[in-house]
Amino acid sequence: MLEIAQLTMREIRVALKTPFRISSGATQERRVLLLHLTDHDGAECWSECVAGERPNYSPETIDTCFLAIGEWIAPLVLGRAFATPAELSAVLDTAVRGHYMAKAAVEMGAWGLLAVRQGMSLADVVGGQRESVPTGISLGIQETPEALAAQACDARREGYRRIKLKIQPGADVAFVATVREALGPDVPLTVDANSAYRLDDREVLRELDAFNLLLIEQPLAHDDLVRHAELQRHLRTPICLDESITGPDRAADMITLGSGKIINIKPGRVGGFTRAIAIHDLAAAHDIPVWCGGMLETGIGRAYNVALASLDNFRLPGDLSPSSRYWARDIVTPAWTMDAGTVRVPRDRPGLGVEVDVEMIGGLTLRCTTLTA
Ligand code: OSB
Ligand code: MG
Repeated sequence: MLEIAQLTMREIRVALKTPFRISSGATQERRVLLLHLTDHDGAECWSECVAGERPNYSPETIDTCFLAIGEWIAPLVLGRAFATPAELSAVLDTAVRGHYMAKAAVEMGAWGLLAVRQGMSLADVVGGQRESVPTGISLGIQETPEALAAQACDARREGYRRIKLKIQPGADVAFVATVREALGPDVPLTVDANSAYRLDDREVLRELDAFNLLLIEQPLAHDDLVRHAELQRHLRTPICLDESITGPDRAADMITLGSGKIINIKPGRVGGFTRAIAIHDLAAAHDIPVWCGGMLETGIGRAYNVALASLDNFRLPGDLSPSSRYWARDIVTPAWTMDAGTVRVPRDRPGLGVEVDVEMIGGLTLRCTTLTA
């Protein structure tokens, strides 16, 4: 039984070590919405909302999530007993349209609380079997192909199992060619356009077929499936959808339409673990590989992604870089690390598997609202 008695929304500001540029904009300072949940017996857990500051990846932002959780989502769950997080997820889906990032923050927090209550690791609670997860890096758009190639070579030396390049029109074929040349033919390489192309760009995208890419991520519009299906028929490289997959139904549509052959699952994008696991299971049944994406999370969000990625159909390396890639100091201890290109799943600790640095979070807080039943 699960009953959330109190929910605190806390916005913190943290600076990335280096700015991160995708086709729709750059991020240097992150505003992050953290949730602190307390259940009716006093058990506590933290969770993280993946929404960004601007609606350039998803229609949701940290401000829409603050509003949605405070006005609609928290009142639906506070003081109400749920048999499982899946039941909580279903209630949210029935009552609230969209707002998946806001719902995910609360739903994942419920899974976290369950793990704490049961004295189990989050990975055990979701049923993941892996001891460690192969790690890939996502490299932002750079000024020159040479600068990008230098970063890719550094990443390879650090042990990353897969390298992903952000691309956009004008920073695509030449950049990928230079990186492929620098890395050699065998290093697993992918690209992510974050919706920067139109179907009319299909000839440019077809040029990328020459570089033995594992996949091309989200080339077309954030909510598109039909044009991706058309594009996939013109490409040898598998399309992987990220933004377009907001839940299990969209994943089923992707499979039916042939809009892609691989799915990037971010539990924080799709409404939480219940829906993420449903996508994972559906994909497995159709022999569609999935992998766990990232949203420049702090160590709290990372704990959830690592636990989920311990499920067995997460067959490709995840965007699960260690804390030191993003932050001078993470808000959890120990910080997340990478060992031989993998992140260890902390099955030996209950709950998130890391300690949350509450004092540090206090010092980073911009606003804080506590909601009770
Ligand atoms: O499309 O995967 C994406 C970061 C912000 C918004 C969208 C994306 C990303 C990343 C970052 O690729 C991956 C990471 O967290 O390291
Ligand atoms: Mg992506």
